[in-house]
Amino acid sequence: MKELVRTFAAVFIVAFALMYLTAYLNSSQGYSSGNTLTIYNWGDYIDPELIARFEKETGIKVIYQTFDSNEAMMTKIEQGGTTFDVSIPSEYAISKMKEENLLLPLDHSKLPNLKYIDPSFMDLSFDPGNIYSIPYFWGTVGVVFNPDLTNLKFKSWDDLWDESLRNQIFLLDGAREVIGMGLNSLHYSLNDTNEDHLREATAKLSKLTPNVKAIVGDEIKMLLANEEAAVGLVWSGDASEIMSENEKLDYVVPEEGSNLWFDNMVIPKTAKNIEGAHAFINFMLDPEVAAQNTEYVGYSTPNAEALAFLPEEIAGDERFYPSKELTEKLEVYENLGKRMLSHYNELFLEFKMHRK
Ligand code: N2P
Repeated sequence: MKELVRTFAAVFIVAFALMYLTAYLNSSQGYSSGNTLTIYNWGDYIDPELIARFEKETGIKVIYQTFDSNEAMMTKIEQGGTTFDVSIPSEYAISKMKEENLLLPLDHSKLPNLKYIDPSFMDLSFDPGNIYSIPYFWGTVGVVFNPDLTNLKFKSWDDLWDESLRNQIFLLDGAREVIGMGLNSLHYSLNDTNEDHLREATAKLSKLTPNVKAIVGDEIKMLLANEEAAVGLVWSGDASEIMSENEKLDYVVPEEGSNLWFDNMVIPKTAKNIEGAHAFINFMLDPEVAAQNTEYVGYSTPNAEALAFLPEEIAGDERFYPSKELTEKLEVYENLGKRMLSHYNELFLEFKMHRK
């Protein structure tokens, strides 16, 4: 009998532990329940203190997860099985997610702070009327370089191919960015879908291989600030972050043209806490919150009122708040359609494999 009780107790304990483990795994895989909010954002893309402040002010518990590319984020949301309440894709990804019915329309009456966004960031072609998306950060793609380690000035993308840069370049790990840079260096559009042009661009990129030290994620900032290589292909906000760590470095957008991007907050279709998602989006639109986030993350804010809270050396820096004249020369990634986007991904993967 004692044996039976012991067995029963053991089974009970194991069952209870399993139940607890499942609940824990669910919550850490993005399932929201009760008063929780699951946020799915790029890595290094928010001041953690703001998450704590939002939790304190609203009583909502935030579950926070990160991704490192639009492609990885979309795959996870498309696959389902997760319940993200807020995510922050870039424009072409928003257009694709809209097409695939992965986003919920927003209730603007719950976003009174939307009035602080500079109108030039509203109503853009990837989401007319901002029905599904609200501006978060924006920027460019360019070259960060260390004048102590190279004499090149990177007015042209072609400088990256210079022989003096053997094993001296870190590239950010993004298919659109790297293939786009290859296309731009040939004076083609970074939205080009012509197969001959794409082949020409990838052939040119494979000649860059000897100069590429590594293709890396968010650690690119630390590596460049620590002078592990002379040059990096980076997003503008990462450049600003690197330059605040190491003042010797500089950032330039080459003359042939580059990318102008917009990352916007959205509510994915599978969201559970729609009320909380609106509260979070509205919180991030508050000018003081947006300014604090901008100072912490290093990216450029679309919040006109937030600029007033930022020191002049940030808000007045033309490298990160470029003139209209420059931004008009830049291109925004278009949603090239499912097939062409996977083709870009495959080409990038081939480039990465060829490197090793
Ligand atoms: C932040 C990444 C910014 C993404 N780590 C640019 N779209």
